[in-house]
Amino acid sequence: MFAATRTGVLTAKANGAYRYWAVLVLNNNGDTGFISCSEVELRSVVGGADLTSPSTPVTVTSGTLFPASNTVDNNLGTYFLTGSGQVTNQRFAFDLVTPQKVVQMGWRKRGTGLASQAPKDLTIQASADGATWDTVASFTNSTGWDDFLRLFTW
Ligand SMILES: [Ca+2]
Repeated sequence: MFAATRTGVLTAKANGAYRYWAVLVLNNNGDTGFISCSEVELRSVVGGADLTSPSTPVTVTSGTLFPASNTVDNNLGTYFLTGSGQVTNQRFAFDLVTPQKVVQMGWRKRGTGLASQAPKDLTIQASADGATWDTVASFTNSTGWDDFLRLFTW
């Protein structure tokens, strides 16, 4: 399944264990209003169990009407929506509480349709403190979103 093109060189962070992991969405697939997300999964092995759970603390750059926890509640009917017009450089950060290695991220877009609100270019980031972020991997041109979980592997 086409997902995206990984660009650049993986950093040393890609092999490290970090408490905080984030998806920095650089832009979406053309919607001028929002970036939306139904579910995010983080995995320590490709195809492994989801490290996030409904109790995983989530911090988002913007948006107040929708709880960020909607991205980890394992409910496909709930979603997070950025503030209106905030369609670039939006960070979705997940606190795994203990340092863990992550090698794969899954993103399920909001509902049916609405592919224009899904990420197009994104960066995976890691952090020890949730404040200072380092790039782990970058993906570009993630287009043609369907209603299934899209996987990004590094
Ligand atoms: Ca959800």
